[in-house]
Amino acid sequence: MTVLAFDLGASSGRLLVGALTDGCLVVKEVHRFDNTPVRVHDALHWDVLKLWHEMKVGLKKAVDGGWKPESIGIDTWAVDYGLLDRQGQLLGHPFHYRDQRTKAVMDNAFQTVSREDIFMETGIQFLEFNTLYQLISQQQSDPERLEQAKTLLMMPDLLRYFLTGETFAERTNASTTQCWSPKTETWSKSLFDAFDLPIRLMPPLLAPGDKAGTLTAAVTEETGMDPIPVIAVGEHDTASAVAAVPAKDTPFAYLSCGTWSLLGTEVETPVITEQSATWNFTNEAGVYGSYRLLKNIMGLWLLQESMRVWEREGKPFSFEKMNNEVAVVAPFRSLIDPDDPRFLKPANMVQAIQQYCADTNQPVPATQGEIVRTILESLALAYRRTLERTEQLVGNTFQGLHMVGGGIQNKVLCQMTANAIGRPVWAGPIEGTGIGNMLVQLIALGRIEDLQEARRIVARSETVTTYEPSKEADAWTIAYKRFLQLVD
Ligand code: ADP
Ligand code: LRH
Repeated sequence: MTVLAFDLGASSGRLLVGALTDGCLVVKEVHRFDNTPVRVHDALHWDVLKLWHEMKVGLKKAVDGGWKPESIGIDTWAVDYGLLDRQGQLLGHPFHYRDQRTKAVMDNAFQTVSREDIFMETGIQFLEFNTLYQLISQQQSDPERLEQAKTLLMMPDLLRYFLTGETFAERTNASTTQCWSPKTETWSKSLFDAFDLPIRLMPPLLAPGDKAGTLTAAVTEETGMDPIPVIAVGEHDTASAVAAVPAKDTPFAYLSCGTWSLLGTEVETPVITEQSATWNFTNEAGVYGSYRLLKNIMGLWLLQESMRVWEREGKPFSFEKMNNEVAVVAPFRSLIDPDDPRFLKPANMVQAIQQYCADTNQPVPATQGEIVRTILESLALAYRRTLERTEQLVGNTFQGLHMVGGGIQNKVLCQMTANAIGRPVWAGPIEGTGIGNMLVQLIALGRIEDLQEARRIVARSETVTTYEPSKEADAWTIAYKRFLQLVD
């Protein structure tokens, strides 16, 4: 009994196949591809047709490998969208959330609806690239295309539409738009009306586990795949990642660690309070009616971009070098606030980090090891702050932190995280997102009873590595105080 999962992250995409046998889920990678944004003049786009091409290459490979899956699911990153015209054709190239068109839009929007009212209505954190601000920006700069459009499809909805020909919005991803309300569990009419945005574009909603269509004849002809069903999963990648956390007890704290770091806990109802608003926490819809109370932390984007700079300069840095390069640098030499806005889309990440250190009167990191150590220690300290805030918001104490995602291959970061929080880190699985995607399909197909059983299956099937905190707790506590002075 096998299922397929497309998991597209901001840095790469993959097609995974999962086979459920004897209560274990065996996962294999069928195809992996880069996700490289494309800049045209000042605009930054996703190469959506390239992604679609790679998805079909993946399906062909699955057929050639002899796999006979019973269903497919797709998840991607949040907030970005494409528009379809009346003929169902894509209108233009979807923008990347790091495109500059939303700069200043969010702050201006508060003149129409206050920050407090938007948070009360949506429970969603304020990020300048939320779909709401992208739409307001498009309304101002490109109203013709919005008028011409018949349907707005979020990224996973769009790629699912390419697979099935059907237009639906999936709930977990819809919640990230800041145009969806947990009060009504649908698109927020009051926000669309207040900003004079066309709610007519928004498609009907599906929940994870719903059937979302069947592969089109065009796809089956081109790839050789049978016309199998496509099932809506937690199509926001973070929703799928959280679904796959192999926690034995609830509630638990998680960190989905990839391009972004998403740290928080599951809650039954959104935590929409003055405190969560002040700390800019979010309440994104999770699978099976749960909510994900969490906070975005800039994440390994800081490292990815630094590595891109070094690559460009002909001095590539490899993960294999990480241990040695970092080990020779003195701890806590210079710290940064990973969430400083200057790190969202700098032209040169290395220079941005150096400038931050200079501006805050700290030693300026020069070597690759110094830069990497600054990034990793600062991330670990940011995790501690967000973990403690999560605990205060829900009134729980967590025994440790579950980490999932590609970033857990960074053992230095996992160990530093355990040191920073003074509690164990349980790291695994790497492909948590793809696995969470499959679990929802398997529940929908009646092969797994519920999410609890699904998480037990992950714990049985995947390697989870425990990182115990080191004995240098005092040094980390002193560094944490310095970090708090820097960021608060
Ligand atoms: P996304 O879904 O956002 O594209 P992933 O979950 O695939 O992200 O994780 C990507 C991150 O994983 C990269 O930013 C990189 O820092 C980290 N990573 C990938 N491979 C390794 C490795 N071999 N060693 C250490 N870190 C790694
Ligand atoms: C992680 C993620 C995150 C969003 C960001 C845009 O991949 O989906 O949850 O905030 O991308």
